[in-house]
Amino acid sequence: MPPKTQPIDPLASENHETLLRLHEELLRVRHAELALAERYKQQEMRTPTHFGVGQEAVAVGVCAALEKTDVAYSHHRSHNHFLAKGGSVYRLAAELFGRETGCSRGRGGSVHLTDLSCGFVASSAILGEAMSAATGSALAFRLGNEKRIATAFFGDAVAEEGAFYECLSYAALKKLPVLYVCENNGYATESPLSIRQPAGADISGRVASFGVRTIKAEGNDVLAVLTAAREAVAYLRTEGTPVFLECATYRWLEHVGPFYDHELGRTYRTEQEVAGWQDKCPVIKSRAAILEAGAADEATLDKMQTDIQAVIQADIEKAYGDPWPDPQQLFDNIY
Ligand SMILES: Cc1ncc(C[n+]2csc(CCOP(=O)(O)OP(=O)(O)O)c2C)c(N)n1
Repeated sequence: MPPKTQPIDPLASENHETLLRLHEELLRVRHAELALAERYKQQEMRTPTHFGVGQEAVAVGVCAALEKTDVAYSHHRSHNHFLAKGGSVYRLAAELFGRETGCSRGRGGSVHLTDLSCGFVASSAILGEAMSAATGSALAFRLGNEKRIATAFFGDAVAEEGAFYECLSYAALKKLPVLYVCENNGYATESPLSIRQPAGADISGRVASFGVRTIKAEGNDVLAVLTAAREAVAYLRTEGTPVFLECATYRWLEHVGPFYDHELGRTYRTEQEVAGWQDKCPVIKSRAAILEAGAADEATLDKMQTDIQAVIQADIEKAYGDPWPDPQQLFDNIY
């Protein structure tokens, strides 16, 4: 068993570079999602889109602990994971616009992203599929004696799917190097956990009963997620058996689409509840940690943000100007 990973001390100067790198990545993911959500309102992206604003620290913290050769799968809310694993904003935007230059050549849309060059294999809107596919990849790594890890990102509703339990049981039995990352945002579409699972239900507790190692992390704290993910990865590389990482976090926007729920008059959760979680914003938290540590000053962080926003806008406009797929190829690769 590897030694327990020490929490990252933000005040220690040797960690300042890590703090800044993580913050940069959080900003890239956050502002890509915000810019895409804004552009989505013009109704030129004809793909159902589940934005991950508010949940960025999970994707960024976990992917920072992985190697490029490790693979990742995700669910319907996959942009954060695609970007954090190394996917480009330009190819994501082109995919949402349905352009030939999109990461899935404009055929997949928001819920079918892929970029093998950075190890992001696939996303799928079918709940439980990311877990199943990652378990399969981990089996291939085990059989091929490859020291790689397969990661699956998914939400708390997957714990209500049969595939969830089949994967845990199989991965534990076969000792597979798979990292399951549950983003527990408390909701499945508009249903809170309290009406979906018995009172006091503990997802990680159930997972542990399969003999799978579980770790919980504060999902809006990128340093806490990175610490937990490093611990999981160290365990996976030495023991080679599955780890389940549960991160509490919160989605800011509606389940699918670019608006806040209150803008649409939806009442399944209150504006105050959303605002309470916005106070725990992962980007603000990361910025505060950097300032407190003296790793950078306000002006440097402001410039970092405006530079990133400018690159994102340029990427989105470039993607918009790209060509559509050739209609002659409409039925290619369909079987
Ligand atoms: C097998 C299956 N059942 C139902 C659905 C419909 N569905 C789409 S998203 C969703 C809720 C997902 O919630 P969660 O997994 O917690 O992720 P979140 O949307 O909160 O990020 C449901 C029920 C589906 N896509 N697949």
